[in-house]
Amino acid sequence: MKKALITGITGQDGSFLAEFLLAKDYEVHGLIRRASTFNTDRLDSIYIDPHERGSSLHLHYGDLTDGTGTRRVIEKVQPDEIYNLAAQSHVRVSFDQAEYTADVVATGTLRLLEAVRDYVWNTGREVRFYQAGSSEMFGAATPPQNETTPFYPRSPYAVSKVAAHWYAVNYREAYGLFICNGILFNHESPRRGETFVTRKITRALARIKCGRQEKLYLGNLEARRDWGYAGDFIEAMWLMLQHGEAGDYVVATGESHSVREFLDVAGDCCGVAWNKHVEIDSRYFRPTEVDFLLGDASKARRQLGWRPRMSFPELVRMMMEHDLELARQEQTLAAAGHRVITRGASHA
Ligand code: NAP
Ligand code: G4F
Repeated sequence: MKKALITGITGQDGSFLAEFLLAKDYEVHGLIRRASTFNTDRLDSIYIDPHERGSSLHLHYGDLTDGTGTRRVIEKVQPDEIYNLAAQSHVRVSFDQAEYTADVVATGTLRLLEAVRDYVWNTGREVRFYQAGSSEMFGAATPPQNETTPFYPRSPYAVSKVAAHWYAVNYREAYGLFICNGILFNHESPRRGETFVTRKITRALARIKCGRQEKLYLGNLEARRDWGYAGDFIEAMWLMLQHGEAGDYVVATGESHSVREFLDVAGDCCGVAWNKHVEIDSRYFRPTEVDFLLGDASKARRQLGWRPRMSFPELVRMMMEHDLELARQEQTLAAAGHRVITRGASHA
């Protein structure tokens, strides 16, 4: 039985990857942060109380800002594969919390790589390492972007991901470690955090449809993104670590749409005329924007046999239907006299 350690297991991708690996009979270990509230909602469907027998999912407290603790988790778990997905992953927030973002995303990756380097040296075992890179690293580079496109990051988040990328390349070359950088373009799902634009839109349009919200405040509607389905993209992470040779791969759909187009498709799905409800609020603009991302994933297709399965309209529909169901549940609770708070419109 292979063992995998996932940092960021409570996030969108971490939860999909954990399910995927459990279905492949892995023993899955995840790093979770201590929080004052439960933060394992996305793992609810696979979590089994450790007091019960048969659980292959194990959670460990840790934080990428705490190198010693993370190092201990690696030594205890003895993983065959590590997927480094933990990050302060919100681009807009990274302008407000630049140092923290760098500490987690860039230096956090370095701490992990140092721990892996020592673990491999001390034990002689092989550990395969996946680093969650981002299309944000391309930033202002002309599309389509592939593995040979020079990076031009446009936010503290993106600069930190570039640093993490090069740390990973350097540790591969300097110490012969099996390390892959995935350069993933935007990928979404009903589990997407509600402050990212796609989920913010589907949550809000669903509530508008159910009469539970009137306005949706957004920023730049002209930005273009290559949006895919998270469930498809996490498979590429695993494929990279099964390949004969470590390398770096762009993972994308090869199709780009604007935020406005996302609104059009989502509005059509639920029968809401979004332009009657959307207002532009400058707080959602970024000091430096990434205007146009469009990925060329032909290397991943050629070498890993990976290709996306879900189309853009299918993805929007899936998210819209999920959030319509949530809005209906909120409506039912509200009708029964419960206080249901709607926060979506005011977040980042
Ligand atoms: P996400 O939903 O925001 O999840 C981020 C995860 O990192 C959460 O589990 C979070 O824990 C954890 N985390 C944050 N700060 C941490 C810290 N200091 N120490 C340990 N864990 C920490 O992100 P995602 O969409 O799943 O993305 C996964 C990774 O891929 C991230 O590195 C992201 O930057 C990168 N990426 C994402 C996309 C995309 O479109 N989704 C595209 C390219 C790259 P809490 O639950 O406690 O907050
Ligand atoms: O949904 P977003 O916040 O995602 P963004 O900035 O592309 O970053 C996401 O994808 C990256 C991969 O390329 C990941 F690395 C990163 O961790 C994250 O998952 O914004 C998408 C676009 C931007 O151009 C933004 O300006 O939507 C625009 N937008 C317009 N109004 C908005 C809003 N974004 C947010 N979050 N909120 C708005 O109200």
